[in-house]
Amino acid sequence: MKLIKNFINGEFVEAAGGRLFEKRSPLDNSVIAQVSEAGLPEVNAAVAAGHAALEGEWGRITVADRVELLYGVANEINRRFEDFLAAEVADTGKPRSLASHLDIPRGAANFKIFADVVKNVPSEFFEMATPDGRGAINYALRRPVGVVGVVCPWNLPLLLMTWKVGPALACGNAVVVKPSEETPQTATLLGEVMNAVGIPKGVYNVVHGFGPDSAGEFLTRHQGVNAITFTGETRTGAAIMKAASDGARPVSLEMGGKNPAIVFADADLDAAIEGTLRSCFANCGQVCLGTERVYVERPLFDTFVARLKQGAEKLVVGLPDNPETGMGPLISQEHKQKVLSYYRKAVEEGATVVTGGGVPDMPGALSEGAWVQPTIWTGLGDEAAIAREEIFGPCTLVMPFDSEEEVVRRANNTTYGLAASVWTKDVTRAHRVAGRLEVGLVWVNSWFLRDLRTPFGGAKQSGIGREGGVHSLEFYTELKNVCVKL
Ligand code: NAD
Ligand code: 6OD
Repeated sequence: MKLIKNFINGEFVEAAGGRLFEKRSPLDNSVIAQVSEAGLPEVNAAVAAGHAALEGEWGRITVADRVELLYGVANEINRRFEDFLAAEVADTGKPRSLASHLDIPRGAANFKIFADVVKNVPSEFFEMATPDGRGAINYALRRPVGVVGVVCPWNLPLLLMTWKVGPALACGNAVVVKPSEETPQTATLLGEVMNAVGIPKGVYNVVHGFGPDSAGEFLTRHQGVNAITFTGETRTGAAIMKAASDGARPVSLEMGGKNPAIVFADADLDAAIEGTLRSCFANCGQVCLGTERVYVERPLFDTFVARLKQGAEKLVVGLPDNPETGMGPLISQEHKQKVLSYYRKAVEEGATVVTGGGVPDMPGALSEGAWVQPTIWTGLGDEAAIAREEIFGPCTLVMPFDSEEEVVRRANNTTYGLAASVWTKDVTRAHRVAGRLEVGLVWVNSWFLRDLRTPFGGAKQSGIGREGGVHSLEFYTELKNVCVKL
């Protein structure tokens, strides 16, 4: 049985006391690895290793050398592409076609883009007059914040972890990563990459475990952690924010959503259907930016629902290696039970099940896996639980609307504010609606089209702060003004 260890100070280590937990395959619920659960001593050691690295070579390295090392990390991920792909697919059960186009390439790109940002972003400079006539100059310096705690979810494990680790290291910090207990492998493999490339010991550390009373809580409560960046559920983000308030440490939080898609009657129907199918069902609906509410202008409603149903029913639910597979399983039995509870609740509340609503027939051992059917509902309004609560599964409620004013109000009527997509050929209306939606990200006639230089994050209870491009520098550096009297 594979044993997945913690990565501390450049070494793969088992936790003292040998506590292990099981990693199960989402495909058939079989145990595929044992994971060493870090306790407080390992978290202490990882944080101490981070500080030692900052006091050593890593703290003195030039930006140019740091940038070269991070290019090296990106190249080494690409060189070991198949290893990362195999690890990510084993942990998540997602289609290889998806992981090979999204998760792994973005894992490499996240190091390259932030190396480029750090290399190219200028700092500010102001000249000022002084009463003695000699004047003064001000310039701003960016310095690392220190040891950054990085707490990650399971849905896009390498992508979302490196989305934080890339900029953190580019800015000269050290990190201690706590991957999700569901997806321990790619973060661990990245330790091998760091060693191969020559990233100094202690700069990148990984501690495995759970949240409360485990590695997640030990890390976020640790007073040696200077800043915490988190992706996951809103409730967890709130708990982490409380932990960070002890010591008044900064947080960056990327959290849950209940994202609307708005389809106007003049939309390019083929594009809207293709985009909405992806936004509802890609990664088995386990994308924070995914659509769980679709508002369709009434004249298009019946046609849209029929076409969406047709597309959902064509999706091949199956094994990762099959190139035809469009949808894999959910991450775990626990998550399957949560999603199925919403499938039941939808029916109890009176939804019309357009398609899906249950568990697909899977042969042999796969019947033990976390499979659910892609599901579309109609017949309920904004007050239904399936319209208000994040499900994080391959399901969506489609509702008609009659006016722009109405749909903007309804789309905004949520505690969340992560992302929205708007489908229309009317450019003026697209800009107007985009400006009025209370979200951090709007896609017009597209979905999850990412330029990594742009601000990424959520409004309302979907997030605090923005990362991406120069915005990441705001979190991962201290900006220091130097005022020089001439
Ligand atoms: P989660 O909040 O359950 O877990 C995320 C991480 O936090 C895990 O590593 C977990 O072990 C850790 N954790 C849990 N409790 C903790 C605690 N008290 N202290 C410290 N760490 C703790 O989220 P998940 O189920 O892994 O991921 C799914 C959720 O993530 C969904 O809500 C989704 O919307 C959200 N998400 C948001 C974004 C975004 O960019 N906004 C991206 C991906 C996922
Ligand atoms: O693309 C990204 O940078 C990003 N953070 C995506 C988040 C997806 C959520 O599941």
